[in-house]
Amino acid sequence: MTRVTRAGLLWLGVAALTMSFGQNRPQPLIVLLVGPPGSGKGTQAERITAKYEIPSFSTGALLRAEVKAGTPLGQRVSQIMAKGELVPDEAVNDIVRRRIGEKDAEKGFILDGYPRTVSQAKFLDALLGGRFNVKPLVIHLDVPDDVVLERLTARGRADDKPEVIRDRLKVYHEETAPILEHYAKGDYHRIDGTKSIDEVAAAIDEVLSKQTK
Ligand code: B4P
Repeated sequence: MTRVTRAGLLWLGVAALTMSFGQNRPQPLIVLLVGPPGSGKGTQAERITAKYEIPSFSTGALLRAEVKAGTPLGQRVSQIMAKGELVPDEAVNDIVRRRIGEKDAEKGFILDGYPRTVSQAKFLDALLGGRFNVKPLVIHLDVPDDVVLERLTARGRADDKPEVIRDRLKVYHEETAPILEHYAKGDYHRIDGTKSIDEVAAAIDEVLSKQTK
């Protein structure tokens, strides 16, 4: 056997090994939880994190932490959030870009409450395409307005006053609901969010377990 052929065989072996490792490497699991305020995004994100061992990033929680710490961003957004309006896309996009760029997000993550506008969805598409090369799995927690009002009034967070909840719902229907159309042709799953917490968790689990097999 000539030296050239041996070198060729060696190259082929390395290439085959590399390809087989590439095929066996599990794809990162990227889950988007979309739904109106109080649909249970935060509640279900905790369950998914516990079972699938991927971190969950809530833009609402990250923004509330900025407000609590009194950072320049927190000061800028506190009134917006108190009124139930959406924080400007650039600010939220930047938070998400930084957060999912960290090491713990490499194997996947849940985004709870992001994207909330079509512009955020397009930004995320570009971000995921570049870094992860994978399409997200979209879980839409569908809950009608009257159930949302009842749940959030009972929760009683600072932005859970009935008039603010009505504004948040208006914003959801106008700004966020259009993203469902954006994802309709992707890996989109509508789940009845009016069921009990355990039933909703089981329905989500049925979707996710198929993806991770
Ligand atoms: P979020 O923090 O996302 O708040 P949310 O939509 O009210 O919460 P969620 O759906 O997670 O409800 P939860 O599980 O807690 O946003 C707050 C604000 O931040 C926004 O208004 C906006 O200003 C800003 N913001 C966040 N993201 C943004 C973005 N991307 N762009 C711009 N601005 C952004 O459940 C609620 C209650 O229901 C709980 O008490 C829970 O126990 C109960 N519950 C849950 N599931 C239930 C079930 N199945 N049955 C009965 N009760 C249930």
